[in-house]
Amino acid sequence: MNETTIKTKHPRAESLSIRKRLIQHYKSGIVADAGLFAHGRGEAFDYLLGEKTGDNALKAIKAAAAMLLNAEHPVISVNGNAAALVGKDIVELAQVTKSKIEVNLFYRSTKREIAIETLLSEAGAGKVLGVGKAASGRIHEIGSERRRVDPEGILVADVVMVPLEDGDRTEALAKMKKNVIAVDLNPLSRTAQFATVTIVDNIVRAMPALVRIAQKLKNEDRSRLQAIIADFSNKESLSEAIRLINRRLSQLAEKGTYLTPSQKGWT
Ligand code: PTJ
Repeated sequence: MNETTIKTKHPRAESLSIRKRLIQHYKSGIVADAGLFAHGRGEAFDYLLGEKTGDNALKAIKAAAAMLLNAEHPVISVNGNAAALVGKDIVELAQVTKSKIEVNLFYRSTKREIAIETLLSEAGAGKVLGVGKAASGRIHEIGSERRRVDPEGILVADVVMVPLEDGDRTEALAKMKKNVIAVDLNPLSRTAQFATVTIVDNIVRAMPALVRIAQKLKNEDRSRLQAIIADFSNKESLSEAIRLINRRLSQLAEKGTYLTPSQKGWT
């Protein structure tokens, strides 16, 4: 396959174009080397989930939207993969839910922070927190560079959204009694298990849906938002995601194929 041309009729055109975007942003310094591996792991789980947003993920998305809208100090934490894949949606979500945006990287370098800040600014973001010296706060429970946070952002946040995360920070934020919203295709990951609301879905589908639902809910009163949050159980939601994978694998084992007839005919 030519790196720059993806045939639109290719049965996996969408997946290939997402890879292409990640590679471009890897070359431009936004995505970390490990971000490419992380995406591969995500893709594998997306196969198992059927590459669509299930009812279960939609319920988590609704709870996440309500939680952001109900928060006093919501912050959306942005890493390389999230910026590359859904930078525009992050900016929109921040506008709808009045959340702050903070760059927070596992593989931190000033160059990457600035590249991500620039991408977000070009997508329409106002102030982007956590860049350079602004990340002067510390979360001592975290061993990695992710401990460096902005005193105006994650340090004082009551709700932190951490799309595409590694587990240590989610655990630490949860210990600090912050509500954590994660987007993770792997329902078994430590992030998924420690978050308050885990959206088990591909970030490229989940974020636009989250923006749409937040727009719908933004004028609801607090009691309604709190009822939506109270109605959500992360444990039950993760169990349902695992059951979904289980069901799909059983059905696929019966059928003996994953391909649709049109995919089989493709050359
Ligand atoms: O940009 P940095 O320096 O902050 O680094 C970011 C990465 C992603 C490299 C870092 O956070 C990392 O190493 O993460 P992990 O531990 O590999 O975890 C990433 C999780 O995201 C895995 O559980 C994947 O299944 C999941 N994932 C990958 N791609 C997607 C995804 N979840 C949702 N949508 C995706 N597109």
